[in-house]
Amino acid sequence: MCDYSFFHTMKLQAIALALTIAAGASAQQTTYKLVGDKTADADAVNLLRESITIAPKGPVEIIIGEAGDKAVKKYAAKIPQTAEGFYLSVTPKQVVIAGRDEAGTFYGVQQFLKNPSAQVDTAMAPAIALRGVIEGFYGNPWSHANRLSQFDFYGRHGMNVYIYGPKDDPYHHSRWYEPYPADKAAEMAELVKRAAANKVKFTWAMHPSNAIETDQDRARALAKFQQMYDLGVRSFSIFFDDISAKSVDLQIDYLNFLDREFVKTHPGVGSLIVCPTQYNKAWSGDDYLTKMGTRLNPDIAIMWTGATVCDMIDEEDCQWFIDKTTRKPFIWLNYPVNDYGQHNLLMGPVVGNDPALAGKVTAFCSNPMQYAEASKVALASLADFAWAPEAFNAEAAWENSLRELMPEHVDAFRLFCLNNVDVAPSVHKLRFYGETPEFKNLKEQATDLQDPDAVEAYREYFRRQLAAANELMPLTDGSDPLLTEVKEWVIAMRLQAQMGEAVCDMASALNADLAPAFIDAYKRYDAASQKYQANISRDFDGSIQSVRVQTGTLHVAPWLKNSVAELVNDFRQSGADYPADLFPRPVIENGTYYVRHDGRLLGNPDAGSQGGAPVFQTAVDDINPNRQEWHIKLNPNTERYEIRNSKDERYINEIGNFGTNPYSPDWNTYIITRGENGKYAIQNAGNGGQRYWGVEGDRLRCNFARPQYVFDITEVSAGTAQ
Ligand code: LTM
Repeated sequence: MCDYSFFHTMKLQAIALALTIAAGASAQQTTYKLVGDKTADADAVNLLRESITIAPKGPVEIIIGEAGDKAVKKYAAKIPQTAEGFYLSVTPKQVVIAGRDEAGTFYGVQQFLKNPSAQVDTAMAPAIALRGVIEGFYGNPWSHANRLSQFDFYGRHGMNVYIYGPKDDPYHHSRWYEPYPADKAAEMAELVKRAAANKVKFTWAMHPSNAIETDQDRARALAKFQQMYDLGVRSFSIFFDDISAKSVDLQIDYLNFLDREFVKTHPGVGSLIVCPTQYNKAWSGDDYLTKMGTRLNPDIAIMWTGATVCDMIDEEDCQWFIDKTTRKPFIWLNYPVNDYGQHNLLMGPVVGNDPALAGKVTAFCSNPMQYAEASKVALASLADFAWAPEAFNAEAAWENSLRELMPEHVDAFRLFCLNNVDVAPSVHKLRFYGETPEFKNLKEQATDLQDPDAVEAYREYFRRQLAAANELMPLTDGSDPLLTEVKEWVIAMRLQAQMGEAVCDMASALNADLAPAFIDAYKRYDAASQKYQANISRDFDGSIQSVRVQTGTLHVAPWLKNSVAELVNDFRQSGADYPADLFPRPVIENGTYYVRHDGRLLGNPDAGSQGGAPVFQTAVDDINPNRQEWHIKLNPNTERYEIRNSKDERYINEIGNFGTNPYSPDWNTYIITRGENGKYAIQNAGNGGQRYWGVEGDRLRCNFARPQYVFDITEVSAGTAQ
């Protein structure tokens, strides 16, 4: 929930004076007397009783209640009209907490408890009515303890929605129709209660895929809903995501059936929420959404992830949805979920959501990571955003999260989070560019490792990274739940720092012509690098397993790879002695090559033009020999090869043409392997797919399913084109 700095524009303004109630007295030592506690929200009163000392004669009076209660009548005009809003005033003698409703009072207490000593006079209300979390990812579902802890966290941060829908829970998805066994059912009942105590609406979601048509399908759905109702659930959702829908008409009929036969017949059940099959703009076509919008019962909410599957949300995306459906979207924000880029954590500031979207949505909910504790960094910010999008400051909200979650290790934790900002290239193409900003600057300024000052600057950086990792490491043994959960990323941070220090030692040794010191540093680098590559996060029962941990992916990791490659290259050319098997030999060394098929040379007859394609030529080009020469180079980031013509540096793209788009290593670096026949196969990779290159006529054809060991690749310096 909003901190004092993030209240949104209400008639009353917060005055955060941050004065202590009485000199030398902390809030814990202060005794409070309660007025209105018999009629005020019980959860709010309980929370106060658990957190501060209450006594009949407390020198400080707390007046508490909801609009309409006698205790807070005097303050009626100061209570915001918006649901869940509250008025809070704190002076040395008196505290007033007056909610628009029960949740408002509860949030008022939460806000007061953040800093009971601060004098304030404030009114706050959420800009978005429904705010919270959808546990909707692929991978290991959160544990029971995770969820209980989440609900307390939501209470503290003013989030009021939790939707249970982990894809890997069979009782939600693959065997949705089976009742929960007794132990799981008991846990569900406990979750519902704990959520309610934190003013969180617990929604249970079911993913029936296309089993929605027959009488049996529908009877089973009603029976499963009934089991959940009996466990205390009062809000339901149906997910139709990630399937090939049989028919939108059938989905609509099914949803209206559930609404009519279950929701409307069971007291206290809130509106049904549906995740449609076409849940983002990029995947929308035909009249699917229009039909949903116009034919679903009016109070069924429709979820929406925005312009694409994984994207931040802007007002235009919402308007597009409104135009299609005539309803406001229930936002399912796919952040900080990382099931599509599981090797990286998303721990950075939450940037990119449109501050102007509040009026265009009914709900703003986040799909988080399978790492429940680590997700809290982003969730706290998203809660702030949903309370006051226009006042939201991503950096400040993030700093608040760091302080709240790791109060005694803020600096080390900040560095850790900054190492885990970007999700690396993935099918969803969502990137975050704020990773390791200090290292990014360093990299831009200190470009020459022959300069001892540059080497020292890097050494100093990695020293600090190592110190931070070493500070956090003891907490990964169970003593801190968040760091224990992401222990392997702390290990990765430490290994990467060790690799960095070794690279600096390699550079210093090379600059000083000290071959044995270089070899020793390289071996240290290699040992840390091998441990880094073998570092796998805890194994799960779910669909995500063997997560190969990555950190510092945007700037640090590429710098390490590049620097090592260059330093090793320089060292080898320095004439120093070294064991023959010291450095791994790539399939192809960076260099200039002929590429032949059946004796014909791959050439670039229209060098300098736009587009077109390389062709296999029988005749040797004597006039412009470099039209038939190719620069083949290992890209240190993707560890795959780029292939460019030596005449005009145009690159070959993943369909065997000369690329006309800006060069992208994610699309246009290739795997080259050598076959037993001594010839090479070339394969697309990354965003370019996995097809192999072959030859058709005089052209490359890049869509073979199996390896084609048909290319002779020979170094230009080793021979002639004849
Ligand atoms: O986003 C939706 C509606 N569905 C799935 C999620 O379960 C998944 O976590 C995200 C991110 O990979 N993408 C989806 O398509």
